[in-house]
Amino acid sequence: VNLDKLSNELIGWKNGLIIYRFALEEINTKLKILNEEFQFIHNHNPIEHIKSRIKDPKGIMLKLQRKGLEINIDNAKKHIHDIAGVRITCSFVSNIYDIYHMLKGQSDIKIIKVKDYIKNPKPNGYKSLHLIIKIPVFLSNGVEEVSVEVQIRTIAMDFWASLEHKIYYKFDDGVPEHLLVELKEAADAAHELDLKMKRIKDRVDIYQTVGKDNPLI
Ligand code: 0O2
Repeated sequence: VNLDKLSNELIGWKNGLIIYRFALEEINTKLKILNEEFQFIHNHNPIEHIKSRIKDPKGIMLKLQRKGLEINIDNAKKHIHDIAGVRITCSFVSNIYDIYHMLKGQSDIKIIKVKDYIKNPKPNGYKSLHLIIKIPVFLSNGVEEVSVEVQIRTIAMDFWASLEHKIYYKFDDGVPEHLLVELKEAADAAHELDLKMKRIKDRVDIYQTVGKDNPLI
């Protein structure tokens, strides 16, 4: 093993990935401001919580390999768009699109790709709104546009996706059919829960605007 070469490569990866940490800081600040401003205007927070992560180098290398690309930091930066990831969990489905439109309205953010797994859920029942955005990061020697994957979902969608993700990795040769059926049923139940919460919220909104004597409440 050529240790000098390996060491240089590791330094290259470390230096190359640091920009994604800055990008996450930028997007987290933007989301915090939007959430607080929304609270101020509409009297509720659209965001329940935010989690962000940098994909670990092994995950990046595996993805490059899957795409048939040579494993190096330049290819990673060019072809892997989810090195930096933010997951936003919202109270209601409408909040997901509120956040999407608020991000879309920011002049320094470019929306590169939208995958709406809420309007078009995956066959297993997975729902979320996925965005690939580019956000500028200002460095001492210039500005770099950095890709970030943003996943936006409700608490119910997040509950389902977190458990499904764990179950998926427990089976090396695929999740048994009867469990897939039950997972799909659980996804439908999560969907029902979102609809029910929306109906309750609509009635609370009526209460707040016209008072509790309204027959719709
Ligand atoms: P991790 O560990 O969450 O990072 P593309 O980028 O377009 O080539 P890709 O990467 O499949 O294709 O993109 P897509 O469909 O937008 O999904 C990427 C991420 O969405 C996944 O990341 C998961 O986080 C989430 N996701 C997608 N489908 C499912 C699903 O069926 N169940 C759950 N629980 N999560 C899902 P990673 O890299 O797979 O994993």
